[in-house]
Amino acid sequence: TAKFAGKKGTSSERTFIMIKPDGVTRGLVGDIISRFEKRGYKLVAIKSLVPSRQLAEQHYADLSTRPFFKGLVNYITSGKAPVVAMVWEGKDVIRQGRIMIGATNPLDAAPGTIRNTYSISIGRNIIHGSDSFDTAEQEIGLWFGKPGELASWEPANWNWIMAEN
Ligand code: IDP
Ligand code: MG
Repeated sequence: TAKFAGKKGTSSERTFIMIKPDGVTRGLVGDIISRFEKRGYKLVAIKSLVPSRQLAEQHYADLSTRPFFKGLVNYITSGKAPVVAMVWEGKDVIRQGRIMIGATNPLDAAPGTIRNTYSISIGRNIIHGSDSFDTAEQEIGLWFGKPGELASWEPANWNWIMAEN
């Protein structure tokens, strides 16, 4: 069991999802949260903030040599709108989150996905989701690493969502 991302492949698995400033300023927060809620996932942390340059650079550290890196960090940290950072929990949530979000380039994203539904530019694709268990562990630690930031709780409808028999 990882410290932040739960146990891979179980109902305790967790992922980091962030609505980027374009998604926030365009009023898409409610719909995006709704999609995860209605699917049956559990919200265990949420906050709205303008990330510091240092936080954004750490979050996207693996892309630091790419030509779009500076623009990406500027976009996330501009303060024209905050980001909404969240942790969602549930069965296969890391992989399912990526499927619900859709391809990085919205023009390649499958119909019905979040990026397909709401965006057409790779530089303004409105949402981030962890791409693996190890990334989820890192990202949740980075954004919600202080004690008490993640809630352990059981939704009233949990058994209805989870039953397999
Ligand atoms: P992901 O968000 O689907 O995981 P990554 O390859 O990890 O995609 O890239 C992180 C973010 O960097 C993308 O969501 C997008 O905002 C931005 N990005 C990726 N490639 C490009 C590009 O070619 N031009 C501009 N921005 C890009
Ligand atoms: Mg990525």
